Amino acid sequence: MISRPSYFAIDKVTQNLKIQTIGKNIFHFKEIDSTNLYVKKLIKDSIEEGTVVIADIQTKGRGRKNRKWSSHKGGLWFSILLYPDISPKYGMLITMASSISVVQGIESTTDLKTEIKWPNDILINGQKVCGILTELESKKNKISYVIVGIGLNVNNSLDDDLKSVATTLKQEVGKQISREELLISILKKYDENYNRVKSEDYNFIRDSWLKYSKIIGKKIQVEDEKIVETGVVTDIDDNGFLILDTIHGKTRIVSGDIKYLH
Ligand code: BT5
Repeated sequence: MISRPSYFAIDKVTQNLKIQTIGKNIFHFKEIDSTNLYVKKLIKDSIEEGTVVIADIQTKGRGRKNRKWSSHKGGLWFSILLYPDISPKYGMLITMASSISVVQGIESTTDLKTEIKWPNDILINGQKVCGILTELESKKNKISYVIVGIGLNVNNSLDDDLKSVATTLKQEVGKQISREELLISILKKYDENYNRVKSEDYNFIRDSWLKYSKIIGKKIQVEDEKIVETGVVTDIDDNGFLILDTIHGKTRIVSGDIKYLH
């Protein structure tokens, strides 16, 4: 028997989600270009903080640097709108709080153990199961808005070129996962973790993030805008940036793609 992913049952989520901010308003689409792009349009209508936009299929799902994000039916593709009253320099902590929430949501629904790879990937046995795109806009040292786009492979198929580097929860567990239960669980964790961000409890976010990441002590190569650095990660600073011990001394890594070296 072939089981095909059904459309997302949005009612199951709205009836069972009783939290303060995150997910108070949820917009669901069967198909959309990109949930991040849609949220950007909503901002013009002064939409509330915590609004979530979710789609079954994205035709123009995007990763960082405009890379393509493959978004077939059966995955969880959603974006959250936030207006945090914190300094833009702590923006990375929002990505971190997002990864923590996804990891905790996956753990409580499936018992799977996942690992966070700086800055925005969630892996299972080294294969990417989730990516996060955080788009932050600021003016005069104040955050105007943050759109957090989360792409989580659940019951969806993967394009051939991704099969060796990516995985889905269904593949790992061996059966279909309820995307509705998973979303509820992620949004509940998100509400808790985001409250920590808003109350500037950065140590809590950093410490929880470190619990799920094995990056400290690892030798890595980081590539950003054609600049390549190699070194050992000694710490994550208060802003969520990597501290890398390189042959030129200690360097702070603010963005980029990392590769673990052995
Ligand atoms: C990311 O970018 O990992 C962020 C992805 C964010 C997607 C969400 S879905 C909801 C919201 N709406 C959007 O339009 N975007 C957000 P990055 O680190 O740049 O990784 C992109 C790379 O991941 C691609 O170049 C591929 O190699 C790989 N990739 C693409 N689709 C994938 C998938 N479904 N699963 C795993 N890897 C994938």
